Amino acid sequence: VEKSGMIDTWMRKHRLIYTGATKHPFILSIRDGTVDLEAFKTWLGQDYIFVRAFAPFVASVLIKAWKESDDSSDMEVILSSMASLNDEIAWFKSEAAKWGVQISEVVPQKANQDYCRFLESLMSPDVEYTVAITAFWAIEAVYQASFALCLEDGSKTPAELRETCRRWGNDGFGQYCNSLQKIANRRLGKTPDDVLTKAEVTLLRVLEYEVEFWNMSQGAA
Ligand code: HMH
Repeated sequence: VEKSGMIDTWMRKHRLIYTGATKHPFILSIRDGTVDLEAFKTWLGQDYIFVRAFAPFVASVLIKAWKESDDSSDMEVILSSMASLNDEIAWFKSEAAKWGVQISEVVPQKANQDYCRFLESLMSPDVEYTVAITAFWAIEAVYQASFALCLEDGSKTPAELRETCRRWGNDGFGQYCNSLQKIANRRLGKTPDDVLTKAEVTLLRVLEYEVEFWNMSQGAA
């Protein structure tokens, strides 16, 4: 079995769930301009909580890269991500203020709690770097693909949501996702079969959690 392009192989194999995560009705409603702004505000408040849990997860990946990686440049990619998260948390706060969302009073919904708990389980030192970096790539790639869709020619994304879409849909973020994908592919190409299976299962769980996360905003309408 050719293992070097494992991510691409898995994307083909799991196309349906990947599409479910990247072309969710909530995202499609942003793209066609019919988005319910209450749903958007729900997403905003919930994602702020998620990103606060995501930062320590990324820190745990940094530790694994430092300990386990065979390529020292991995660390720079992960570090740059941590730096962006600092900016992102500030952005969430100012964006929430703009929309009148009391960020300190947002209560995490069940899907968010479950996803954050899953992230926490991946922070364990028992989880291999290869598994963690695969999850990391998938988490970022879903947002990149989703929000890039809202910026495509012909999309009717409301002007007040375009900045949000550009955060994750811009080319720089796309290149950063490609860097993560390259790292994941390199690692997956030289990993034993049992770790490979764990990485695939973890990837599928990320995609499922992402679908549930989008579902949350829709349920709030
Ligand atoms: C739920 N998935 C979720 N939130 C995010 N901010 C990202 C992925 C991308 O960082």
